[in-house]
Amino acid sequence: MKNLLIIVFSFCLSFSGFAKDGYELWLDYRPIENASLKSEADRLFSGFYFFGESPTYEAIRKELEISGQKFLGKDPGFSSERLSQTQVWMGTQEELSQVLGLDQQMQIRALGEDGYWRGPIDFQGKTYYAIIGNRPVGVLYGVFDWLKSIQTETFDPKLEKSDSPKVKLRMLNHWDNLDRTVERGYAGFSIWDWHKLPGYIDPRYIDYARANASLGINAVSLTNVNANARILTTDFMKKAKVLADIFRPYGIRVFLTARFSAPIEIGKLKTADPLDPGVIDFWKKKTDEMYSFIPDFGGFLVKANSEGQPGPHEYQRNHAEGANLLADALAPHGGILIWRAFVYSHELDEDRHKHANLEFEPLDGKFRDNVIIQVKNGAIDFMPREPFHPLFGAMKNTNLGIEFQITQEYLGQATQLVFLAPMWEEVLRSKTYRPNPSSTVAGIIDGSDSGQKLTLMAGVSNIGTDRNWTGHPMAQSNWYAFGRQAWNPDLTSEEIAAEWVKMTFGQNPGVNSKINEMLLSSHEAAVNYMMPLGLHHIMGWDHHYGPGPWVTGGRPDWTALYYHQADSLGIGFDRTASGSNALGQYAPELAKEWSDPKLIPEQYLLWFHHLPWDFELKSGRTLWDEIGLHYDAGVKSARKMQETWSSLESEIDPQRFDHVRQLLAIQVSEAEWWRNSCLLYFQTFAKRPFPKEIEKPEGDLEYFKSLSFPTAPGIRPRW
Ligand code: GCW
Repeated sequence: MKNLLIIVFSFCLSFSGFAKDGYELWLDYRPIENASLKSEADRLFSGFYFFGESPTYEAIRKELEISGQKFLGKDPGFSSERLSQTQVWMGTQEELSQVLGLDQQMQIRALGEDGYWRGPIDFQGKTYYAIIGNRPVGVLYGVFDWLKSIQTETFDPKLEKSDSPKVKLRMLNHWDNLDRTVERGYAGFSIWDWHKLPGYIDPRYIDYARANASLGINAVSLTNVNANARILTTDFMKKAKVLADIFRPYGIRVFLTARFSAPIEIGKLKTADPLDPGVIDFWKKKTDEMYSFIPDFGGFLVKANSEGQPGPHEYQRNHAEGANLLADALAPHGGILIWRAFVYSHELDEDRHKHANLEFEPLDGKFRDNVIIQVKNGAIDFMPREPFHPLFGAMKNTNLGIEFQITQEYLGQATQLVFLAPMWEEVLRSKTYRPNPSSTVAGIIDGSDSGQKLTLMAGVSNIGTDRNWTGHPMAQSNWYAFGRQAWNPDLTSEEIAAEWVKMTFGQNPGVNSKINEMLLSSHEAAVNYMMPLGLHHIMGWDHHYGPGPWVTGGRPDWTALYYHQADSLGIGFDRTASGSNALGQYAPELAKEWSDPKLIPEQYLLWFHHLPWDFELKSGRTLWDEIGLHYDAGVKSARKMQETWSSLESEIDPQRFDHVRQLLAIQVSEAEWWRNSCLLYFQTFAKRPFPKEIEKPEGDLEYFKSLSFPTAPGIRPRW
């Protein structure tokens, strides 16, 4: 027994060098192998110099210590005196000018408050490498970018680089409850340990901040939008303050979700009416108190009159009156009020697709300047593929932000590899035709088309207590991609995938091209085996895990039948003028094109059209056959990913290889389950044989319908 233990122990030791559990995320600095890069890094790491003092510089110093150890196996050198003996200069432009007595030639002011410049500087006969920002946080972003260039072996000391974010607020939204469950969370529990705060600081908080700062994420909302008013009590403010203090050096501001009925729940008032003087006073005092703990508090995020959340409608007030109440309380402190446009009510007898526009368009121009309306990327709900939300372009005098969902509620949760950058890219590139003929969603939310100054990209976090943070090891790529796209919505999915893969798996080009291929094909694969050709909202009831095209009962707009409308004649939701006319909410150019089933991109076909089973698609095949072919193609792509991954066994550390291998096997069986059950179900209406080219869907429809998943994670709390 003793011998066995020794063997097991030494086995673990000998493999510990290889074991990768994913905790390091993309900040997995490895020993530099390239000899010339190594000697260059060795030289630069020997002499860092900060031109000023700031807690952010302490954060940088810590990052250089971590990376120096991992890149080079030694501590970096920091010098505080002999400038001529230093190698890398860091500071703000102002600090540099003061110390050097130079008026900097570099015009980096144009880079704005978060931008950076890095490159060689000649001074008194010697060349230094400098990383400069307008604020310390710009320097931090520059340092992370520099470290990335070393990690990905692209660093060239002779080259200058400057960059700045296109979006002002790059924000994670946690849907974390105070009891640490996470709504739509598939990676364990909330990383915010409210019970042990403010006394205990989990080291994860710092690693979380590092990861976000490395991407330029500069705002986080800590709590679920299905909010608990208790977060606004003094006790919780003290806890939130600790997190805000930890995040501040990393350039991250804390936001909290505000429950609209908080004046009643924690303020002992009888009403939450936004025009009531007592309510106005409550929010003012609460907000002042919040700023006494967190002087740079970001503001509130609010979900109101949506899915049972309280809001101004209870008092016959509109969304602007509700939002402005909180915005006014925040304004004296420079705070921002983010109000969600994800609304749909029981009372409104209209296609759910139309609700947000019906409620918000008439309020255009009525929101305060410090309000941002946060709009989901599509009008229904984070479906595997959605046409962009028609509010983009429709509201011209209101700040609009976009909300993406990083957590994969409808995209395989934590059992499937689905890289979301291509989906977000598709939305961001979509032409809105408003306010200008060439406008895109990206241009609206980054202000270049809309002219708005207060810009926001928010992503619903996929982070939890799992050791690898995101449940599925490959889901880290989605956190990464979100941060990169929020920084620059014009980046391509290919660029982002390539960066992430190199940072996460190393420099082997053969391995990387295979992983890139898996990532880049994964979203289309999932759309195909889940909801192809514009089908939507046909997943399992409540937990949203797996297929459920047969779901009926309860609220019509929570059932699958409401959305696919399959009958003996055909399938799809008619949103043209002959149906709900949701298309009328888009720009006329788009409404015209998409009203024609022959012109609309086929990926949105059944989103907007109810068509006969024999309707002919561009391929010349019938709609029924194309549905079958798409489902089948999805399954085949999933199997291909599985094969590609298997071929990498000898190239990837065993721990991550095996983790992903097992999950891909689940993904393939889930893809087959989606295909078989959906096709068997739709066949009961279409009454046609399956196309010959596809594998015959197997299984028993009644069996699929009977499946239940009481342990599926992430279900919303029942109020
Ligand atoms: O996607 C739906 C989710 C809910 C979520 C809601 C929202 C936070 O199923 O769990 O609630 O959207 O975005 O508010």
